Amino acid sequence: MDDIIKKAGFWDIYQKVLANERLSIEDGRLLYQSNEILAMGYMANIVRERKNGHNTYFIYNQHLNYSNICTNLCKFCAFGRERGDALAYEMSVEEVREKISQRINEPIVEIHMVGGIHPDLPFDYYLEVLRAIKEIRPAVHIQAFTCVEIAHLAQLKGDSIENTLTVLVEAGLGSVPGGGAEVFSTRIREMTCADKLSGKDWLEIAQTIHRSGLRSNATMLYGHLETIDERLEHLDALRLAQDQTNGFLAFIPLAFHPKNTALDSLAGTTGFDDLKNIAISRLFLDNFPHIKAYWVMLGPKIAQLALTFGADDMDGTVKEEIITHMAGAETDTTIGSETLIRLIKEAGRIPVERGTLYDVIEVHD
Ligand code: V47
Repeated sequence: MDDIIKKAGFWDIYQKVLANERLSIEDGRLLYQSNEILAMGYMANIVRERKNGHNTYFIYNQHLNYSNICTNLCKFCAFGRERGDALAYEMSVEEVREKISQRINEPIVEIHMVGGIHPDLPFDYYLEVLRAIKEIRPAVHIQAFTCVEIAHLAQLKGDSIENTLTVLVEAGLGSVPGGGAEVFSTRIREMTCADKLSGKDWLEIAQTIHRSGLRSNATMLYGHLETIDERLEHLDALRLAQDQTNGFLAFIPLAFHPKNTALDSLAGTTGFDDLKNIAISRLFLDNFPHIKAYWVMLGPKIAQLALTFGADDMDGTVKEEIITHMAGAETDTTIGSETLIRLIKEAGRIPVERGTLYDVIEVHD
């Protein structure tokens, strides 16, 4: 392998990887500009195995999108709709109850719940939804509301982020998912989501979440208009934020799906770029415990390959995915835990069924 790494021009990076030293932006640029993904994967796998051995995590979870009515209407999103649009919807608290009750016999341990930035649902609605889920499934962990939604909820409540989080936690919130980060670059945000929370504010809210004692995830939406440097700026900002608060659990690179979006003239990502992003994320984000290969966006086959390129988590059963499927995802909207176990085992890894906070539920060895 030394020869392949030398030929790829990665020798100095490799020495840093072996010495567990931080990669620079220039290192990241060299990796992104290269097509030597085998060498990248080899190095990322060293970091992956150092941090997580052969363990590959998955979770029995259910996604719930309470509403797609949204005032942001980002150009890369096919999920958000204006009120009055034929595809706009919002669930009543009763409908949320029904959704949760329908799967009461399944061993779901996490509800992943996000929605649009709704123009007029009151703050109490969000508390009632959390309470309703907990009433039906008292033991479930609710991972809900992106940093963008948390900012909106604090505005609705007319209170600080800290106080808003306290009330949400009392109602049942357990942790915060990684969505809404997109790419932090102001250039990209102005072009694609001018009305959305800024990248700086997203990071500040994530850090406030951590300082309040909650954990959260982080994402990067790649494969649209962003440059390599904008990807690296994004990763660097996450790494610096994690140095300060250490509250991020997982990083999830999100592969852009263009269908039914305002950017539908773009082609979407390739398997090559998907694997590259997994590997570079693993190498660059040296302070993130987990890198997730989200099978919904990558497809189960690329997600399985990603387990050799730095990823140690496949997310979970999901049950009812809407956001990516409205943007043309061709994957199923759910996957059986037995399929996840098979994919992980065939990649030579150990399937570890986990809770949201990476507590081990069962090792399927
Ligand atoms: O916030 C929107 C992105 C996110 C598109 O935290 C798109 O564990 C691709 O954040 N193509 C939602 N992506 C998904 C998400 C997530 C998923 C799984 C696990 C976790 C976690 C988080 O998807 C949105 C936005 O950033 N998105 N539109 C699109 N067309």
